[in-house]
Formats: sequence, structure tokens, C-alpha cells
Amino acid sequence: MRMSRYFMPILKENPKEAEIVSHRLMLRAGMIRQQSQGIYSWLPLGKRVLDKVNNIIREEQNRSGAIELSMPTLQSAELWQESGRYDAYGKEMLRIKDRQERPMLYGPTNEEMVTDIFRSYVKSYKDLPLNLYHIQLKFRDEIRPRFGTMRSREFMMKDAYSFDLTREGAEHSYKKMFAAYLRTFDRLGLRAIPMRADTGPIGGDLSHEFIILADTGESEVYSHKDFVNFDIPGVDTDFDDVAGLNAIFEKWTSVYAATSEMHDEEAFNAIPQSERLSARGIEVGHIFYFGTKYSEPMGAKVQGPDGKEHNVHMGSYGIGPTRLVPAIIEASHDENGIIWPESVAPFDAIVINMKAGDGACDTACESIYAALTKGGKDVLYDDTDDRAGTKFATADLIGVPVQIIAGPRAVANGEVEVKDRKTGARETMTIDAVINKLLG
Ligand code: P5A
Repeated sequence: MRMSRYFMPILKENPKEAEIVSHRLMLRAGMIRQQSQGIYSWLPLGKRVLDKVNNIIREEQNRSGAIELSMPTLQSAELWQESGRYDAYGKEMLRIKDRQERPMLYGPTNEEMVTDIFRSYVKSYKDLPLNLYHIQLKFRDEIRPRFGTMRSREFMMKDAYSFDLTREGAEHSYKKMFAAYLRTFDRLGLRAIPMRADTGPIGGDLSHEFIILADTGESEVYSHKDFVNFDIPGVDTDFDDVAGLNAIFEKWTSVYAATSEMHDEEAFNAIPQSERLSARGIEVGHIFYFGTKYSEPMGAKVQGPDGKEHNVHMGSYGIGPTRLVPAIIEASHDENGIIWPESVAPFDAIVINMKAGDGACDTACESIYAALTKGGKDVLYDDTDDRAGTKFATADLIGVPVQIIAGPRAVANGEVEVKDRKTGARETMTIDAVINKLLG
């Protein structure tokens, strides 16, 4: 992508409305724009990161055996009247009427809709277990939308829903998602701690929130420090292995961790003082087991091996991609801007032409840009005629992991400078060497 033809509206000034660093950096880097309170457009740079986050989420959901579908954002009120949540959900639900005066709503979550799909097709235990997910916009009319897309009214969610014949089966499904979440957050460059959590309007008696530690987080959390040393389930994890998944779950739930709603002061104080962690955190995922809370009132039954009808046991599992992007920035930035983990960086590298219009610089940059692009890399080429200082500031702000800097002096020797955004380390290399380094 040539910067001269890209749409990346960088802000020079610090936006006044931004209270936390991720919000400030997302606005300054031209990643998002607020359209009305708590409702955002994702501009091209932001959209690239969001897509990468969603792809990692999708890969790990698929690996665990979940199956993707797509459900609409608008739902009929009837389904929610069946489950009893239409009245219970309160003012957070955006209620709309269509031209026939039929009550509709912008979905805050999809338990009812997916239960309706399930009951329409699945009739036998032989078709279980089943886990259906989608990555879709939601709307919650939050009282206090704030911190940009961290807590917005319209936001994206990956929501998965599992169906099993028995509680035992449902617990295995829960553990599959638990392990998939550990892998997902790790691939996003984050260390998420699963914590016992309150179930709120979703319901049920077993629930974990996945929390990223950050000073600007909205949740108060209490845990044992040991979490930093726990192993992440490997790529070869067998999600059908009940004992194997149990072992992962037992390990990760073996030490104390709870959000303030579930906090047990006595249990926490039993941990040696030096190993206690009392901090703030960002909830990036939340999983629930709620048994037959929806299947019973909505008549989602299957025939069991005993020939009788059974209400299915369900769970639901959420991740917030539009919250994850700012959470990643909270965890990874410096005073100059964002430092993207490679897995979600909007571009793999940025080529900075320090003297656009200079024949030798242009030729060097064009050849690097062409070779890397041909090799499958996402490259941003700063071919604008901005001052070098402005270009460096922009490159640092948008956080692309590798900066390839081509100035007249180095280029005269057939060389460029390569800067690692994270460490700040600089290295002078020949043009061929930099191409090999990135493609190797
Ligand atoms: C689980 C999937 C649910 O809604 N039903 C379907 C269950 N859970 S939840 O905890 O309420 O939300 C899941 C995740 O969505 C993100 N999230 C938000 N992100 C940005 N702005 C918001 N206002 C917002 N509300 C929820 C969080 O990451 C949460 O863990």
C-alpha cells in the first residue's frame, strides 16, 4: 500500500475526549472515528487490525471444533418473550418497531436466536455435541460508553453456543472453549487470566472471565501471581480428549483468581503476601455454562439414547474483538505510539522514503516494496513528500513492527537502515539482505 494513495487520517494533536492511552492512540493513528455516542467507524488502518484479530479468533474456534455461521443483528422480540428475557433485559436493549409495528430489537447477544436455530433442526443426541459461533455486531445501550471501542454501544462479539445432552458433556464443551481462549489470547500477544465471575443477565452457575491486567481496566481483580508461569495449551491440543482438557482446566483454575463481584477476602488472604496480585484488568472474554435456562422455556429437546426427550445443556462463550484492539494497545505501547505484536500488526513492515523524488531513493524503495509485496508481505510504503521527522513520527505512532528507512547517504552505498519498532534497535543492511531477512 502506497501511503500517498491510502486513507489514514493521522491527528497531530492529542484528542481531548480520550481519557486513556489506547483511545488516544487509536484516534491519533486514524484507526477509528466516533459517529455518535459509543458508535464507531473502523477506518482502514483499524479495520486491518480488527480483521487480523478476528482471523486468529476464527482459527482457534475452528481448531476447537466450533462451526461458524452468521446470524442477523436485528431480532424479533418474540424469541425473547419466549425465554423471558424481553422484559428482564431492561434499558440496555435497543428496541425498534418495523413498518408493521412489530417489535424488533438490535441483538445484545444471541442465546435465543441460536436456540431457535437448534430446535428447528436438531432432534437426536447423535448430532451432539454441537458448537455454533459467529463474529457479529451487537448493541447494548450502555449507561456509560467510554474509552473509545473499549466500552462502546455498538461493538463486535465472537459469540459461540454449545449444545450437549448432559451436564457432563456440556462441561467438556466449556473446557474446549476455555483452552481455545487461552490459545487465542496468547496468539494476540496477551496474557489473559481466567477468573471466576458473576453471570449477570446471561445466567448459569459456572462462569469465567478472561482478564488482561492493565491499570486502566474497569474490573478490580484479585489473583495469585503464579498465572504468569502457566503453559499455554499447544497447537497439538486434542480437543476431544476429555482427560487432557480436564488437566488444562484444573491447572488454570488451581490457584486463586476472582473479579471483585466473586472476591473471597479470606481465600485471598490465605495466599502468602508476596504472591498476591491485586490489580485492575480488562475483561476481553467471558464464558458461561447455564444448563437448560434457554432450552427449557424454548423447547430445545433431543431424543436421548434412552428414547426419551431431554432439554439440551447449553453454554455461551464471548470474546470482544473491538475491545481487544484497545486492550492490546494498553498492553503494548510507548510514549511514541503503538507497538503491535506481529500477529495483529496492520502491516508487516513500513518502507520510509526519506527523500521522495530523489531518483536513487525512489528506485531503492520501489524495489524493496515490490519484492516484499511479491513475497506475500503486507507493506506500507511512505512515498509522500512529508519531512523525514514527520514520517518517523507517523511510523512510530502506527506501530508497524519493522521500519525500513531509505535515505540518500545509505542508498548511495546500496544500503538501508532497518529499525525494530519494539526494541528501537537499528541495523544497516544491503537492500538484498533486508528483503531476505523479511522473506526468510
Ligand atoms: C457470551 C457470548 C455474553 O454476552 N452471550 C454470548 C454471552 N457475554 S458478555 O460477557 O456479556 O460479553 C462477551 C464479551 O463481549 C465484550 N463486550 C464488549 N465490548 C465492547 N463494548 C461493550 N460494551 C461490550 N460488552 C461486552 C467483552 O469482551 C465481553 O467479555
